[in-house]
Amino acid sequence: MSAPAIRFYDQAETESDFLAEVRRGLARRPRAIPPKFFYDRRGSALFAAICELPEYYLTRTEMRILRDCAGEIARRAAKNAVLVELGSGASEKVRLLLDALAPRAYLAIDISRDYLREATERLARDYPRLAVHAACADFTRPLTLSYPPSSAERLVFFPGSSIGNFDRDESETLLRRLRPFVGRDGGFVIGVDLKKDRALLRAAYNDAQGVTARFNLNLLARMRRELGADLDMSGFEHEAVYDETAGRIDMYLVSRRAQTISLKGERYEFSAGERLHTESSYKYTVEEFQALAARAGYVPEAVWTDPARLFSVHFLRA
Ligand code: AVJ
Repeated sequence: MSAPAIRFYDQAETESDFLAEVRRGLARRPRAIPPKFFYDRRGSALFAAICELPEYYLTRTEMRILRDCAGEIARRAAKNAVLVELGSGASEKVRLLLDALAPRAYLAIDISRDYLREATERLARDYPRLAVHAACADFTRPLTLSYPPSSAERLVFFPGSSIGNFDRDESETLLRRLRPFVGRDGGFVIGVDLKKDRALLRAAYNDAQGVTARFNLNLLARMRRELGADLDMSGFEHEAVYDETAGRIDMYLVSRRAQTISLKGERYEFSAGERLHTESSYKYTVEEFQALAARAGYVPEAVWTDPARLFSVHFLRA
C-alpha cells in the first residue's frame, strides 16, 4: 500500500552546527554538550527503547493521563485547530489526541530528520484522512516555517517532559517565545515530570538493561560517525545523579582514565574521573510549573496527574 504524501519542511541543524557546539562544549569548563544532539537516527531509536523500559515510568504514565483527559483537551481546543507537536519523536502519544480531537491537520516538529520522516509516514498510513506535515527543525530557535498559516488556530502539544531539558530561566524564555505561536485562541498542552522519591528517579535514568547508558554513549559514537572524532568509547561510562536541591537529574559521560579526544586537529585532554555533562532533566511540583508558566505569560487552565502523582499534563492558555 502506498503511503499518503507528507508535506515535509526542512529547517535543520547543519553538520557545522553540531561541530561548532561540540567544539565549544569540549573547550569549556565544566565540559557540556546540549542534549538535543542525542537525537540522530540511532539516538531517537534508543530513546524510543528507553520509553519501553520498566524503570522509565514517564512515557506510560503520560499516555495513561492523556487517555483519560483527551476528551477534555478536545473540548477546550478550538474547533478546526491545527495540532502542532514539538519534539514529536515516534509520534505515538499524539495518537491519543488525534483520536479525541480529529484536527484538520497535524504538524510534527523534530530535530531528527530520518526518524521524523519514518514516524510521520507511519502515522499518515494509520490516519489516511489527516493532513500530515513534518518539519525538521530545532524548536529552541525561532521557527520560520511557512506552515501553519497565520490564520489557523493551534493546539500546541509538547509532551514527554522535554521542557525538563532546559533550566528554569531557559524554560521560561522558551515558553514566552512560543506564546505568539500558540496564539490567543490557541491551547498549549505540555507534559511535565513531577518531583518524587529519589530512588524512583535514579532508577529511571539508570536502567538495569543499560539502554540509557547506550543512549548517552551514542553521543560519542555520533561524534565519531559525523565529525570523524578520534576517541575510545570504552574509555567513558554513563552516570546519572539526582540533585534534590536543584530538582533535576544530571547526566554525564565520565572518563574512566586519562585520555584524549581528537577532533579536527584539536586535542581535548580528559583526566581520570572527569565528567562531560550531556543532559539535565528538571522536575517540578504542579505549583512550581504553573508559576513558571504564569511568569512566561500563560494562564494555567487545567492540570491532570496520575493517582500516584508521578507525572502531570497541563493545559495552558496563551
Ligand atoms: C526526552 C528529555 C524527557 O529527560 O527523561 C531519558 C530524555 N534521557 N533518559 C528525559 C532521557 C535519559 C528525556 N527527555
